[in-house]
Amino acid sequence: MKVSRIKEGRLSNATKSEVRLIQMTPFFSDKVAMQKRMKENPKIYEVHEAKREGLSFAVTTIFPGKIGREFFMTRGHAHRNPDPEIYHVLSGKGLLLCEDESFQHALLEKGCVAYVPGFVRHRTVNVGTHPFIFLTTYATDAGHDYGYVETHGFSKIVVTRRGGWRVEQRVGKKI
Ligand code: M6P
Ligand code: ZN
Repeated sequence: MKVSRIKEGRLSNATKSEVRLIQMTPFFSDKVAMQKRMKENPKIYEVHEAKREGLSFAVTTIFPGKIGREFFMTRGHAHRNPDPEIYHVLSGKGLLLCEDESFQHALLEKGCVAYVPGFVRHRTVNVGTHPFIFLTTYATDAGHDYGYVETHGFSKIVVTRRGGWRVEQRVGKKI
């Protein structure tokens, strides 16, 4: 048995990785707004991941912020195998986007548990003013595939609107 602790988005006995704007250039839609922020290169999110005998779990913290009108978010990916992924929100407020032939989104807050089926592309977005922190559990060999999202994006983006958020159709060609 091995016990890990979660404190302020940090998971003990885990490997930390952080993703900054420079690593997200294919993912945000407003290229001009992105260029303006590139010097500052803000940290968009960080992940603390632990692998345990075929099952992985990770605590992700998406920081509050926007690039242009678009909220900070994860890159988004699909898994190469049919296993699902479970999301459990620890704090903050965000959206989970899921897309295959159709697009779905759900607002997640502290205490929410969400299920993402295998093969479905998924992304999380912080629509709040505090860090959005959640625990995910997935097969270690899930096979994170970023290819499709990198070239095609999601069909919708999450933007600020009158102090709140709105899911809107992404306009124009991705690249
Ligand atoms: C969740 C899990 C992780 C993933 C992270 C960031 O915690 O799905 O496996 O790495 O979110 O998402 P992404 O890798 O798509 O940027
Ligand atoms: Zn996943």
